[in-house]
Amino acid sequence: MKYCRTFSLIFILGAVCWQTSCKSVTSTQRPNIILIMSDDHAKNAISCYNNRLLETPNIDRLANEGIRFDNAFVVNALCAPSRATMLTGKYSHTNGLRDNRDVFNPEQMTFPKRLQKAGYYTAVAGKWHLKSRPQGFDDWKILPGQGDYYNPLVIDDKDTLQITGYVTDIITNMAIDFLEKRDKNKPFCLLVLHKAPHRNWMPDTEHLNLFNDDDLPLPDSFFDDYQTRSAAAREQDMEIMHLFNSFDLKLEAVDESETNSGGNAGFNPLDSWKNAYNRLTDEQRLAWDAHYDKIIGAFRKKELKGKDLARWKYQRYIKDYLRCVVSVDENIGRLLNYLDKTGIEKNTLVIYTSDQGFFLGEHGWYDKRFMYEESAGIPLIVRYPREIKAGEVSQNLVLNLDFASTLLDYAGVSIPSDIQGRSMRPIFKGESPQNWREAFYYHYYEYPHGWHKVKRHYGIRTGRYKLIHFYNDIDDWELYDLATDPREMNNIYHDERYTSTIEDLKQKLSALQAYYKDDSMEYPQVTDTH
Ligand code: SGN
Ligand code: CA
Repeated sequence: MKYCRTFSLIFILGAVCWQTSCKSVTSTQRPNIILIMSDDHAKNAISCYNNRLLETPNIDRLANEGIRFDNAFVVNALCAPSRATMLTGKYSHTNGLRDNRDVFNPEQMTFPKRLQKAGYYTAVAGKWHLKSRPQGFDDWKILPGQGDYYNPLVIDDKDTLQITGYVTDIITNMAIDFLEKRDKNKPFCLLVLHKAPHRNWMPDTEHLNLFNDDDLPLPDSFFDDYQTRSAAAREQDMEIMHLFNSFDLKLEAVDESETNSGGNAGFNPLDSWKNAYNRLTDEQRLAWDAHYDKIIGAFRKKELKGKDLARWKYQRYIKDYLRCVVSVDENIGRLLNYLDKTGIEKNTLVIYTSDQGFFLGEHGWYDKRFMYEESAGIPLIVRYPREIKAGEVSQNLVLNLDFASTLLDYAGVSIPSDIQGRSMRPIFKGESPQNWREAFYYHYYEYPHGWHKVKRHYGIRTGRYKLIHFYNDIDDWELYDLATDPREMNNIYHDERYTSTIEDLKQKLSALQAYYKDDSMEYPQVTDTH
């Protein structure tokens, strides 16, 4: 048994050992770096991954001119943990930020800090969500908490200001301003962290009329009955059917007494909706009402119930979500044009990604958190004309854990030995490292407090299988064969034909937990607020 474990660890982690012995980096010219990360942007809402719902020409342009990853994942599909992992190259239990209530310890190593020390100009614009103030940036402008879609507050090292306009445009403006005023003798590293398309999906007024005419297709698994799945899938609180009429669907006048809290005691959807709506300027409100008043009127007449009501809510939800995505895509286009115009496009490494995926009606859900494909999977597209061939597609298993090592590698900065991710640079260059990881480890914590009631779980995903253990107030396992069941509808954990597969996966899972020193299953509940 012991031998087996050691052997499988070498098999799945050979890559990591290789990494620690090969830290020297050949750097000829240090690239500029722009990392654009959206909030909750599912791969299924990007046309180069799936064009069933919309076109995203600017993100597709990046993919056409660079490399697209089809198997990129986060190791804990929640906002703040994802950001902490991205900055540190470490798992949640190692960097100390396990759920959205934890405060990021800003004293620890992050890749922007190391880049700044190595002579890079560093800046961040957008949603930060780590509670502590940013360190390691020459300039920063961030939204407080989740931030607002309209006329948001923006914090910098001196002040908090309200800026009129739509958040995705404003974040891009701030990013371009940073590039304009930077010291042009230095390479730069800029993080552009969009709020969109995070809940409550408020589109820019100029996009309200998109997708108006047609119903968008419903995912096959929309009316999932969770047969064969663990209690975790049945007992979550993130069904589209239960979206708030007010806050999510913008139908305030239809249900003024909405009290359901969406799994988060203390949240008042109607008050939150009023706060969001009252932020609009008179001009914004005119455009907004012209669009939504018609929808509210039509909804009242229909008196929908049951599955028809669920279908209607899906249309309301998905259309607003996609309208927010269109704005992200257009603003990416604006940033890419700026690079072209200033002649720095060839020497700038541009990454597009999201802090996690999102359910777009699959299993009847919105939100993320689960280790399932739609939520743990992220878009990852990278363009760097000096080194990456146009139009590449990679199937390698890569993680948000790898971002820090990769960017340090490109900057010619040494990678600290305690970092847990690995540089993706050889894959970007089109090499196929023999010893790249063949499985990855995942751990989600935010339960029972917080939103959506997704039970704690950890698991392993290989190229073919996914094994998940839901723990804390249950002890349930799920196994999926992704080759025959990519939508994860059929839990085969109890099927005897898979006994040896399960044994093998459990060994690999334990080996990964031991390697990453994860004994955080006892992570205590924290009590501060979101
Ligand atoms: C908010 C949302 C939740 C969402 C969390 C975490 N509710 O609290 O639906 O799961 O953020 O999202 S809302 O009604 O206030 O929008 S995360 O991306 O920041 O982790
Ligand atoms: Ca998020």
